[in-house]
Amino acid sequence: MNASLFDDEPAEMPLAPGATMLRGFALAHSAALQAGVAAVLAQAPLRQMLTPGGKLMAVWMTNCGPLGWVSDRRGYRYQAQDPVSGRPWPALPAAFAELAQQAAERAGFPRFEPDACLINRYLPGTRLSLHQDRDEQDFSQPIVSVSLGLPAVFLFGGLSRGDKTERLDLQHGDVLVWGGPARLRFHGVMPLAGGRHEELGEQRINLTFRKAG
Ligand code: MD3
Ligand code: FE
Repeated sequence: MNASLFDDEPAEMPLAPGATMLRGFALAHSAALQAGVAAVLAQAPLRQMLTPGGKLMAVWMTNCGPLGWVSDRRGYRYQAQDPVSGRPWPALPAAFAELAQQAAERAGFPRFEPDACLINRYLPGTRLSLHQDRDEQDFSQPIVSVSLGLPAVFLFGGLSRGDKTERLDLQHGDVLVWGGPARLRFHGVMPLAGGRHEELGEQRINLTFRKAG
């Protein structure tokens, strides 16, 4: 179904083959998403993980859903248990699963069923260096990302690390879907500028939904 003049849903914007921006798509669900984040953090607090090289990652992370992404000296992987508590990750809040599925469908990926949601927190100055997401089993499945709080400048490159990068402003409520030929593009986040978001304060939260297993 295409957007019409009478829809109140925002239109989808193609960014590149396989990549779609859904500007403001999460705004209508902002309160439910923030409540979901708070519920997850109460069970599985944000933490700085170690890179395989032994350095603390700048971004604070946790997970919900059947699988969670973890990094430590042994490498990057998905696992069912939170290494801090030894318990399963908290369940995906219903509002998360629904939003991710609807966004993927809007971008042309019906039947997306994420089994992992990584929650990233950026404080002013935090950056995420250029990388690919390749720890998942099936690269035909898209990735859906939801931005909340302070705005960020997102970098997206090509399929090789040295390819030219483009910049994209990400605002509170924006949703990105990366699939098909965009799925393995390099990407990162520029250092977060200071500021204060009226609902989330001095931080940016990103939710990344994946079918990992
Ligand atoms: C493009 N997170 O957690 S989300 C990550 O804002 C990650 O926290 C960033 O990259 C963040 O791995 C970016 C947007 C995103 C996510 C996955 C992608 C863009 C992508 C996979 C392929 C291409
Ligand atoms: Fe990534």
